[in-house]
Amino acid sequence: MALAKKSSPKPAPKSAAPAAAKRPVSSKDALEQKVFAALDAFQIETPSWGYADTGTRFGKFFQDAAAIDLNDKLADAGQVHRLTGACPSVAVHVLWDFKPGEDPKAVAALAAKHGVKIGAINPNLFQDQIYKYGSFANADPAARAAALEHTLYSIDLGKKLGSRIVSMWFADGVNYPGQASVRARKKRVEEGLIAAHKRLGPDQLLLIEYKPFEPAFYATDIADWGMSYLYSKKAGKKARVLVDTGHHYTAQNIEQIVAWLLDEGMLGGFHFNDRRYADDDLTLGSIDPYQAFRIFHEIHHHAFDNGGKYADIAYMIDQSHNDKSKIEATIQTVVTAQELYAKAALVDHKALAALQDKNAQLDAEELLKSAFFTDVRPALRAWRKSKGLPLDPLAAHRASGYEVAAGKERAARRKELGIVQGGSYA
Ligand code: PSV
Ligand code: MN
Repeated sequence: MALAKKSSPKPAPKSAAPAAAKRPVSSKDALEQKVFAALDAFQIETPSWGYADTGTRFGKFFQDAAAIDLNDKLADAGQVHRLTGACPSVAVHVLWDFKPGEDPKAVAALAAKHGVKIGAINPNLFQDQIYKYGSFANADPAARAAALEHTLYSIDLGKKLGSRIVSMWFADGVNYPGQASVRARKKRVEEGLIAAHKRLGPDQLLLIEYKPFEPAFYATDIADWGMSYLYSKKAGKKARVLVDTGHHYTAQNIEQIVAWLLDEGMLGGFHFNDRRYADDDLTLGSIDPYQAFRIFHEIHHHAFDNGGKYADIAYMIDQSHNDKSKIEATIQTVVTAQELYAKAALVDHKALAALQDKNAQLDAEELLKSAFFTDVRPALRAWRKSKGLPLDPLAAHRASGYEVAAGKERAARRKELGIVQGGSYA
């Protein structure tokens, strides 16, 4: 830990500046300044699918307040943004959120009505029967053509909506050895990604997500960050890697992957969640807040080494809550992300570099830990106060009665529409 040097107070310099300007910066002020600067620049996108009913294949536990349609999802996202001031955009999954032929302008207007905008566009390349053996990687040219057509449609949708990110997640993979040529599948994915990349507008980015397993359990076509990296490089200059924190083996060092991608200028964005075993979609920081802190530390550290310039990273949440209230869990996630991002901003990078240069491992580790254990919550409240936001977004959400009202209205609407909540594995 860097200790402040004790020194005798210097005589005040003679100047005509007003008294307030001469006030020495206390450590509390310095901490607040760092936290404010970090939070001002930190926005996190919420997922439309996180507001709707979801579950495991063994069952769903329904919530009256779960969103039924895109209007509900955008309204819920608007509520989260109103209370946190940090979530101005909503990621969408094209087939879950857009009816065929839907007017993108009307959707953009609907989002604006709820105080948000449409963020990352996620093509759905997994749910149609034609994708049983994959989409871009499929040996069947008809499946590949369908996947490319939907991807190009999604890219065009992004252009019309003024959305920058096209986020590609592939369920492609095989379940049995010998079922397919791994190399042939790799080449087909490359071809598809190159074709998709060609369609991007000047401001659009193609993010390529990886996942080691599920739904395929023998060989997934984009299983890790190295594969995403190579595919991105082959696709073109506007392709980057998307790191979903849940998509790693249990002991994997995610922050090291993040540091490498930052150093290569290839980190495009995150899907945040936490996990105990695999892709569990648990609330960010619920299992291992220190891991999320370490990821954020790599980002701040990289910026420090780059003269204060932060990498262009899309921060997104990818959580589907089956048992927690969806809006509450989303607010909890945003607040947790802000706390951990702010804590990581407190690391004294200069002091850390000096310790690292001396191989002072214990002191360097303690320096990191001292930032992690700093209570930033008072500074976060001060930041919220300065923005006219509720000091406690979760309490404000509960006090607003939003969810109770949404629950009543949506339950009645479900009845009217004949939507039966039910269903399980078989
Ligand atoms: C796949 O598991 C994934 O992480 C992708 O990002 C999808 O877009 C999302 O989950 C859907 O829930
Ligand atoms: Mn994801």
